[in-house]
Order: sequence, then structure tokens, then C-alpha cells
Amino acid sequence: KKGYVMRKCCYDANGKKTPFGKRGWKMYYCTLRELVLYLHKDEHGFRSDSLHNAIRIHHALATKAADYTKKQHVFRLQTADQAEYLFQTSDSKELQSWIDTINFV
Ligand code: I3P
Repeated sequence: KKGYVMRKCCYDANGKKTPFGKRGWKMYYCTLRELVLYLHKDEHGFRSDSLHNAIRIHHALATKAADYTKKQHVFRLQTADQAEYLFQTSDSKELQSWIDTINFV
């Protein structure tokens, strides 16, 4: 699965709160492949920094972020290393599709 999403970092690895200045929403072209979510600037393939923008989703959990009311169609991604992200998708169908793809791969 692939597509444009907005991403916000909430907690870094080990549940450490993401520092102010790094908590903003940013657009990425997101590709899910072999239990890794790759976040690219756009759809034109891998960039040299792409390893820094890879989230391992083995033992991760995606859930609707019903408590986050500032934006629509947002899911929360909690990873095995206790990082936490919010992702905004384009509509409710895309929201469910990302959640199902992440949870059931
Ligand atoms: C963050 C940015 C986010 C905001 C976050 C800010 O600032 O304004 O949009 O989250 O608030 O810290 P920065 O870009 O300097 O990191 P929301 O859009 O959810 O309000 P937060 O610290 O309460 O998460």
C-alpha cells in the first residue's frame, strides 16, 4: 500500500516524548513494504535519508485516533519500540485501509 499522508511524531523510541519543534505535521509519500513503512518526500523513489524515515511495523498497532479531534481521518501508530505517531489520511475509507493493512500484514 502507498499514498500521501500527513504524519505527526508524538513519542520517540522508548516512549520518550518527541521534543517541541519536532512535533509538527508533515506530508510524506508513504510506502508499506515487508513490515516497514517508508516515508518519502514524494513518490519519486528512495532518497539518501530514507533509512531515517522508516518505521518498523512488526508488533505495531494502528488504531483510530478518536481522541484526537483537531483533524479528521487520523490513526495512531504505536510501535514495538514504544514510539507513537499520528497519521492523517484523506478520507474514512483510506483511514480504514491503512489501519487494516498495518495490523493484518
Ligand atoms: C508543534 C506543531 C503541531 C502541534 C504541536 C506543536 O510545534 O504546532 O502542529 O500539534 O502541539 O508542538 P512544532 O512544529 O514546533 O513541533 P497539533 O497540531 O496536534 O496541535 P503539541 O506539542 O501539543 O503536540
